[in-house]
This record gives sequence, C-alpha cells and structure tokens, in this order.
Amino acid sequence: MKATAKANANIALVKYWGKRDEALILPYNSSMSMTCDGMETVTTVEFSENYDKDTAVINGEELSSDQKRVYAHIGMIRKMAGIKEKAKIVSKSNFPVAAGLASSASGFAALTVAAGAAAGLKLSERELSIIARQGSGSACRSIFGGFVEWKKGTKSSDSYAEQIAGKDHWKDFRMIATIVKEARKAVSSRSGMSLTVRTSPYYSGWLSSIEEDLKGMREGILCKDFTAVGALAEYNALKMHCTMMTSRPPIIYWTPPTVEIMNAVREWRKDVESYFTIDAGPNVKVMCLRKDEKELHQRLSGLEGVVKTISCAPGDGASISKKHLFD
Ligand code: 2P0
Repeated sequence: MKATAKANANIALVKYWGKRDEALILPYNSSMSMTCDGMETVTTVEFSENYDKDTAVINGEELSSDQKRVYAHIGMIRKMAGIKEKAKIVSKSNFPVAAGLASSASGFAALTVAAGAAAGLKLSERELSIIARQGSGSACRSIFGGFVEWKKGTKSSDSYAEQIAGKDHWKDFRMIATIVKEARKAVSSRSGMSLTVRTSPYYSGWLSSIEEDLKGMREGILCKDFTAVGALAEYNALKMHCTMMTSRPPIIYWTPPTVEIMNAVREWRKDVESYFTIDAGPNVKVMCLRKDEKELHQRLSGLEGVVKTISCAPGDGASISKKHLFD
C-alpha cells in the first residue's frame, strides 16, 4: 500500500480565476496551460496500520496549518478506496514553493496519483483529473502533459482537464520562470479569487471575454502560432490582474521587479520575440522560442530584480515512479 508519483507544474496561458463552487472547486471559467518540464514534485504515500494518524512532510518540513487540505484530500481518497489505514506522505519539489510558481498544481497532481495507487484504486486519467481538481483547481491540468485545457463543466463529474496537444507537438516553445528578489506572497490564490469574484466590478468583463481567449489560444496552440499564443497569454494575464486590482481591498501581486521585467520584455520584443505572463505572485514567466532561450536567459539574468531563471519546455503529465522517498 505504498506508491510514488511525480508531476510537473503547469503555467496557465488562459488563467483560472474564480470558483462557482468553493467546496468542489468548480471554476467560473475554463482555462488552458502548458505543463512544464523540469518543475517537478515527487510524492510518496504509504497507507499502513502501523500509523496512528496521517502525517506529511513537504520539502523537509512538517505540514503547516495552511496545508491541512492535504489531509482532507487523503481522507477523500481513503474513503473512495474503502480503507481505514492512516497515511504517511513525503513530498519534494525541485522549485521554490508558494511564490506564484504553481506548487499546488504539481503537488496535488502527484499526491492524487500516488495516493490513488497506494490505496489500490484503478483510476483513469480523467478520474485522476477530477480528484486532483478537488485538492487544488490547477492540479487537474498537471495530470496531463503538453498543452492542456480544463473544461469548467456543469458539475463535478464533467469538470476535468484534457490534453489539447502532447509535449512533442511544439518542442520549441519555452516558458522561462523568473524568480524575483521580492518574492513575497501576500494573499493566497484561494482567498484572492474569492475576493475578486465578490467585489470586482470587472469580474463580469473577465468572464464575458474568456470564451474568445480560449478559442484563440486553442487555435494558436494547434497551429503553433507563437505570436498569437504569446500575445494572447499576456493579454489574458493582464486582464486577470486588472480584476484582482479592482477588488476591495485590492490585490496587487506585482512588486518593482515584476514591473521591471514586464517593461523589459516589451522593449526586447523589438528584436527578440517574447511575452510575459504572471500568476498569483510577483514572479514573471517569459515565453519565447528555443532559438531565443539563451539570449533571453542572459538578458533576464542581467536585470536588477532577478534572482533566478528556470527554463521549461512542454513536459510530461503525472506518472508513477518506482523510486520511493522513504523506506
Ligand atoms: C491558474 N492560478 O490558472 C491560475 C492563475 C493562479 C493564477 O490556478 O484554490 O492553487 O487551490 O483551486 O489552483 C492558482 O490557484 O487554487 C491558480 P485553488 P490554485 O494557474
């Protein structure tokens, strides 16, 4: 009753922002993402009668109180499997967590696949996506590799992710995650999106324009039109941030380095085509093609506010691994 799984983070090209059902994590809008090679979480789960309570160690630290939803997720999977044994969970990510780098996506995707297998459940990718979604919305997309769409659905059983194109479809696409100096995270995406839905007068504009973004993004991905995908991803991210900024009280994730990178990317675009996207944090993700990856890495590294860059190609979906994190 022990299994290990790995899953990559994903970065949304059309963002998920707002829940119509907070308990089931059903979103107001569908979203699209790229699963990122090299931003990985590995998780081992063991159910055993030797354990008298659930425990979890994440990146070497005992689970903190704001991560208690990990136990709720394990409880749900235990119930589905009809077992009683308590779980030991050990999880490690190879990138900075809780800095707007989507660790909950890879985290809950890996947890779902590992716990499902450890509990003896035989689950399809679709079922895994539905379960992962209930841990953290964006995790449903990390079950799949390449380019992915999370369809908002009408109820829990039809709100899941599907692959639009595999990772080999567009091998030249790059997402450079840029970690900035002032990497604070003031508001969790969970409470941020709830506040936005309740208080921003622009949220209705976000929703009424989303179908057009999804359609354009799907077409851009399928025909590998970098200009269309980059420009639309940037536009969609700015729209999302405008809805947050117009919440009451406002949610502003940007710090001076965030704006410095945004301005630099727009300037560089004249000779090196690149676009940016930003999630629920100050870090900026820069999109480019493989031929410009080195040059952009150099330029980004030369900026005052940049601490580190992680370059990602389209990556694999979640999978079982044979190497456990504990004996
Ligand atoms: C996304 N984000 O589409 C958007 C863009 C952040 C900004 O999904 O509450 O950690 O666990 O469902 O998935 C981050 O939110 O939120 C996120 P919950 P999640 O990637």
